[in-house]
Amino acid sequence: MTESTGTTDVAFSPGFLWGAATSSYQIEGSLDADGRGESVWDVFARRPGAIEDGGDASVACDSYRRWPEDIDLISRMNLGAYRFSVAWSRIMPEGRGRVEKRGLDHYERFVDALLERDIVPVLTLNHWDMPQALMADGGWAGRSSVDAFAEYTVAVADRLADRVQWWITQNEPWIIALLGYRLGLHAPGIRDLGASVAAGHHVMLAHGAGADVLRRYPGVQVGAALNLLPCVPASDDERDVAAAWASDGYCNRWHLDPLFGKGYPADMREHYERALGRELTEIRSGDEAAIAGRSDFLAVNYYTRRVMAAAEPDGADQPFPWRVVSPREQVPRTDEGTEISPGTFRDLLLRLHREYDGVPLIIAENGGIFADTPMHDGRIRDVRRQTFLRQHVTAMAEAAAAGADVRGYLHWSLLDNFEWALGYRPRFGLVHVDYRTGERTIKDSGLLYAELARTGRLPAAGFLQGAAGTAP
Ligand code: GBH
Repeated sequence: MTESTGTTDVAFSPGFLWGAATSSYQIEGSLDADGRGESVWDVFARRPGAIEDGGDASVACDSYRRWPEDIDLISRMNLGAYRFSVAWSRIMPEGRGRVEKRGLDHYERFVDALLERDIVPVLTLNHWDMPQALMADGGWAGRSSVDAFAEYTVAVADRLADRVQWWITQNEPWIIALLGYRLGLHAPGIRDLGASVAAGHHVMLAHGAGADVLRRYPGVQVGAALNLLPCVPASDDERDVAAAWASDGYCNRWHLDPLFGKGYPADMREHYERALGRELTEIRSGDEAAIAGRSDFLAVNYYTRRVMAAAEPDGADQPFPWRVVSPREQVPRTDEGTEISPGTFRDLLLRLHREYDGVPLIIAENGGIFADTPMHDGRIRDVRRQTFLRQHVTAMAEAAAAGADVRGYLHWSLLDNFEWALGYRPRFGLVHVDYRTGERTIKDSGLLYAELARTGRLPAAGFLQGAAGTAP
């Protein structure tokens, strides 16, 4: 692993976007308000055992009602940008066709309030909460999902593209395909490799179709958000090196290459065809051309790396000939066991810069790997998130100094929120949420981040000593 040197002075230009991110289903609650239709997550969350602790998102952070408080927090933390998502089923309760005006009114009020405070909105169209009605045609596994998404994009863009510049079509196509359609751990809870390949491809096609809509509006910048997971070999053994490269095809290149005009990588196509015992007929001629060349920027969600070795000959790791192993050396980890690897973050940004023609990058998520630190005397001294922030911002500065075109950093997350299948246990916010009362408290990491956002530099160590635990 390459360590961050920690010597680069972190100093970003005034135009750099410092912000935080959330998604609709994770924070909004009010699932029946204003004519909202059901989403796949409403249905999935009702399955016994689907959500740890049996929680659901019916209240979450109550942000559908408490959004003015959220905007106050963003503003008190000096953040210049906010990434949020629009709930598709609030705009098109039946998935397509009829547009629910009250849903659009809500997001318009919200965006106008952000703009009034000089907060740049970064709008995600699909952060996983697809309308349940579209499951009649297979959800993302059905090709008609692509047209449905284009219709939805038209509805939102007609209302908001005159005032929202930054648009993210899709959040993490790989996670949708893997957890939603292959492992069944996320909505819609399907376990089928073939459906997963189809779903992933249709999400990518939907990016292209959505971008075609959005690019008709002047000044709009369009990207997709990929959760990139660098895969490093467990040893110099050529089989491990090959395994790491192959699994990079699965996690990373499968999405990066078609977005930036290289088409789906042939090696991964072969792995899928071998595993399925058939050709990938869902990828039709002309599809790759409909995905390519439609990204003004790349939204990067970075969490961690993984270490890869060749699969055992008869291993349980099928369908693919690689497996995840523990790194040989001692590595820093969260309590939950996720490796903390800022050096990998810098290397990833430089790789993207090099291999994808200097594409402009926005870090759209980073941070959601720590669980909880308790409140004490009204303060949340989440030291590890502060360390994480310092290390990753430094790594990003190193990548920028070496040429990567990084335009913004959006921390995951603004608020503690509904962490999908893990329920409310992991608390990934810069701001603590009391789920009984809805009360919000800025954590120490939020105070640190506020100072960074205000000055464009990492504050000196110890700057929080004596802080009152109130907002700056
Ligand atoms: C991001 O996904 C998401 O975009 C965001 O919504 C989420 O809150 C954030 O990560 C933090 O996790 O035990 O089956 O639930 C990144 C990929 C996928 C990593 C889900 C954690 C947990 C698997 N994440 N995964 S499961």
